[in-house]
Amino acid sequence: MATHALSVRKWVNTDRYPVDDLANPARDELVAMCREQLDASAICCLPDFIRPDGLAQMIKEMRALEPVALKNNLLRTAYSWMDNSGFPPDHPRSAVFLRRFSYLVTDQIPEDSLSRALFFWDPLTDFVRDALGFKTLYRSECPTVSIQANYMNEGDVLPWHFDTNDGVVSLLLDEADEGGHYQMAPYVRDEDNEHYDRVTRAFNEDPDVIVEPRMPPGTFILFKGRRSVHRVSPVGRTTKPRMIMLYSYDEKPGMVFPQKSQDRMRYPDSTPYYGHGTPADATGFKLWSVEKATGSQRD
Ligand SMILES: O=C(O)CCC(=O)C(=O)O
Ligand SMILES: [Fe+2]
Repeated sequence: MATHALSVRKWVNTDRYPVDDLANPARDELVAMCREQLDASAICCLPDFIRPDGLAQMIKEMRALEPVALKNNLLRTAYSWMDNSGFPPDHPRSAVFLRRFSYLVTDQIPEDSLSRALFFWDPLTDFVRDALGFKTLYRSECPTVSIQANYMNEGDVLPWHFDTNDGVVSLLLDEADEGGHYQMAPYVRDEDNEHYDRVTRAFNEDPDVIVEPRMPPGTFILFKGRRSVHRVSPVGRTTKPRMIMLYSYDEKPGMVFPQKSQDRMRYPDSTPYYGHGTPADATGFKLWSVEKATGSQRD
């Protein structure tokens, strides 16, 4: 890692994004722009964040590791942190979705990879802190989830969900030929109101509620996922996987994810996951089906 740590800077497009130049007013402007975008739309996309040669190297590194990726293939609710038992079958809290993709956990990502070196580049951590508007921010020290690489091939989907924190940022490395689009309903849920009606509309793929931000490969993405339900739509036919790096931070140092979450990642099985604290014998969960409104229903 040491060799890469020194050279990370040259792979980052610091001409466009002077993240490490604290004396440069352009950095302040960039931070202000990120905060405005996050406040307005819950997401901020920085295209061309990585220079083309750096991106090519990251793609090569991660493609080489795809054969050892772990696989997720299970049903899951969107509300992973809650007890979701006892809701009517058509309620969003009872909705389960197929979650299917492959991934690497942190300690599978090589010490000397550029994807790891970027995460450990201090100026990036400081920039993420400022852009997300935190007073303090530290890289997660989780051996399993602090850095994750996701691969999505034909038929894979990362279904509707909320994140449990606002400290996840990502770097899109490559996209699929068809599908695999990031879709979200910005700030659909308030701190004090779940707005299940709006969540239902998102689950039904209502275009009035969902946005699909433009993010070409090489885009660095800051996102408020705790209040914005989001997914990666099913991947269609493709000659290459959609690949993304996910980096986790926290306001407090030394953050590791709960052991149970880590175990679920390291030893994936197909048992449905209904949510933290949901009794094992809970029933009533239902695979969500999208009833597309026909023209006549709409009239
Ligand atoms: O792959 C993506 O673009 C998003 C991943 C995501 O939402 C998550 O891991 O929570
Ligand atoms: Fe997410």
